[in-house]
Amino acid sequence: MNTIKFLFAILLFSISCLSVSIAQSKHTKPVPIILDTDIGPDYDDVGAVAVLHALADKGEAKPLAIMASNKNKLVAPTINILNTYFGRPDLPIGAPKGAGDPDHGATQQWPELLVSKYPHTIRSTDEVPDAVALYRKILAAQPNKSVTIVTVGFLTNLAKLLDSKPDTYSKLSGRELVAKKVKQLVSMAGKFPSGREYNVFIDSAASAKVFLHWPTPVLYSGFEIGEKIITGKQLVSGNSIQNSPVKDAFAKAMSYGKNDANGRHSWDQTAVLVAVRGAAPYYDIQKGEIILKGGNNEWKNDPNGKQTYLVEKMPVEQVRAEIEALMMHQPVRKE
Ligand SMILES: [Ca+2]
Repeated sequence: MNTIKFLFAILLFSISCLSVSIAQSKHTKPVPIILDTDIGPDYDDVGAVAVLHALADKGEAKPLAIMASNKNKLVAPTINILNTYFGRPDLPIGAPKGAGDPDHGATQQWPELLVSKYPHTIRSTDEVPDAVALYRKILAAQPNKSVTIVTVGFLTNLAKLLDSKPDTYSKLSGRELVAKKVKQLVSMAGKFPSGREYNVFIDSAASAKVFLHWPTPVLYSGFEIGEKIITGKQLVSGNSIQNSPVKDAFAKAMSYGKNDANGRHSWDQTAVLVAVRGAAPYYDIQKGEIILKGGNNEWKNDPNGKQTYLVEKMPVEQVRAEIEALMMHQPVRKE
């Protein structure tokens, strides 16, 4: 090889390295996320919060806040415990403040176990700010079309956000602010193509408002997706993980009764996973729009629809293993 050919080969090699590194940096740019959870009545939310922190530690997600859609007094302390455990004790938390807003505790009393055992600075959900005000404050400060909101509980806060009026944070209405700042809404809600699902029917008026009027693309992880993915058995087995509120919540809840002896359905973790990594590695999608009838949902296929639901593609066991590994992620030291 003469010198010119050699230099040309080096140049080509450098260009290809550069394009790979640009592609990688594009791929690994952390996704700004607000997670909205009813954490308590079910404990897959604990898994979802763990998955979010794991993906943040891997540089894939940038959590902006965690909102509670449930005003039960142990909800904000539970979120604060998990954030503290994962080294993000100051991650903002908001909660609904309406007299009629959902208030649901955990039958298996795992939140009571966590608050008795783990450090936290928030003693009651009453202490945290109104979720709608916090949403407005955070969204107003973010770049346009940048924020992904993931909801794995009731649509209570998001309905109020759409209805919110201009304030000190933004002169836009709630709907205008969402349209300007939010990239997409990912929602564990509904059953597809039709059915009746808890997150939709508990606050069905809020669900209808959000799903019929939300101004950005919406991606649903339906009941049927997480139902098949059973996680928690590996997390609670063995001694490699010690003093973990994630492990303790799962161990306590799984030992209650016999239904969950092998783990729990992973409804909420699937929503966080696809919100950060996209649906494509794991699922196909069906485009269209949701139709709500009371607390039930139906679906209308439409190739031009801006709403989509997940359709199984990757073998369930493979998705399960990825989610379980993320739930077993151990905190890393923060700078
Ligand atoms: Ca939930």
